Amino acid sequence: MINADRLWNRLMELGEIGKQPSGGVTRLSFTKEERAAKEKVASYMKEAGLTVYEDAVGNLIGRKEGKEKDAPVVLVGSHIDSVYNGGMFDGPLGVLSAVEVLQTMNERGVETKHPIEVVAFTDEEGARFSFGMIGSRGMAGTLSEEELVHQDKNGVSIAEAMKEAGLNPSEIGKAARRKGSVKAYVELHIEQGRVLEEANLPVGIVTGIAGLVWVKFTVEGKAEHAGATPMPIRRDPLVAAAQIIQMIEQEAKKTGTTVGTVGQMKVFPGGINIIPAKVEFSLDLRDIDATVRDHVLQSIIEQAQKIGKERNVLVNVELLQEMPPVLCSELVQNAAKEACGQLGLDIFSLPSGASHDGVQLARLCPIGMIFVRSKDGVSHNPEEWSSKEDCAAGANVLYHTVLRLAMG
Ligand code: HGY
Ligand code: MN
Ligand code: MN
Ligand code: MN
Repeated sequence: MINADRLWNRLMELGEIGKQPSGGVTRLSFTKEERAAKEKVASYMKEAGLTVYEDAVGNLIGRKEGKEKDAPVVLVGSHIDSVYNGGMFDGPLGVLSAVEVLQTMNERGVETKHPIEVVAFTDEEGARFSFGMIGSRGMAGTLSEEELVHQDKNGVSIAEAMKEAGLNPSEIGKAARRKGSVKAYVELHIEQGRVLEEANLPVGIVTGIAGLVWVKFTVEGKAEHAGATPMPIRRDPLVAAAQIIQMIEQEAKKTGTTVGTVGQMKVFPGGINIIPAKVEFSLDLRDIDATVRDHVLQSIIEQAQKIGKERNVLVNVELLQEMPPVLCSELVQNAAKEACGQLGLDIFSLPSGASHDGVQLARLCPIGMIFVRSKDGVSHNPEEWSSKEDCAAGANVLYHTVLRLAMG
């Protein structure tokens, strides 16, 4: 069994880095908080007896050699960057459990055929640049230098932030792993939903990961005097946006499987007595079936254009990000099922509504995920919580899953 106290203490210690007065955690990619978190995790990796290094996109990696040095590596990871004012388990549970698994193996003198690497992926969340999964894209070879133009709220681009962090944007290709060099990727993560809690189970095995599309809407009308402009002649982009957002909710509800979220909005110029000139807002649309998702998106865009015409405002749509839904491999799912069986845990399968780095790694190797129960299903929120017992149960399932994959 893994050392549950050591795992829990590290989770609590890492959770203090980037802590906000609200109790939430803000650790955005390429910031000093994330740097501090990487140094802390690197120290845990060294305590675990791993060889520690960073790759060309800033992924932090701890490596345990295998008996066959050049055998394909088994990757185990997650992320340590967070959303704004997020929780302390989303990401760190997977990274610290992976470190704990390898430290336990080393303490027991367990030798595996395949080398094993723990990875803390750079910028999984995409909170700072509204892009995301920079690290796992870099490793999967699906990141291009042109994409590094996405900017944060202060106009700093990913490329500039990478340079400030000592990375060379023109060398991101060096992070790409050759196909065949990775045997499998496994990620332990909090569920961030209520399914395990309703099933009254600590752990679940993921069948597939929903695909997301991130879109930016820009609605342009005409800034005019709030007092002197009669209602019928206004070209108010914010009222149009409100109507589009209501429509988005209706469209997403129609399929029963799609989810749509408007999480960001900016109103220009933003004066209390000015009819806005322009409004920008985001759309995060997801479904486990990309065809369903894309059909809903098409319908939303068509109806948004129609609302724009009716209201004599200009509606523009920009695609920011698209991640296809992926199925978890039988190889990893079966290893996790055997691990649950060995530990006397129920074998329970469920899909992931949240997206994860495995979506990128699926282009490189078989992937799989293990979920740990989330209290009240809350995540991306300071109230995010999983119990010490459930975290330990998840890490033990990860231990036996990784052992199976790395031994054979
Ligand atoms: O957005 C997501 O689903 C993940 O938390 N990055
Ligand atoms: Mn996450
Ligand atoms: Mn997240
Ligand atoms: Mn993830």
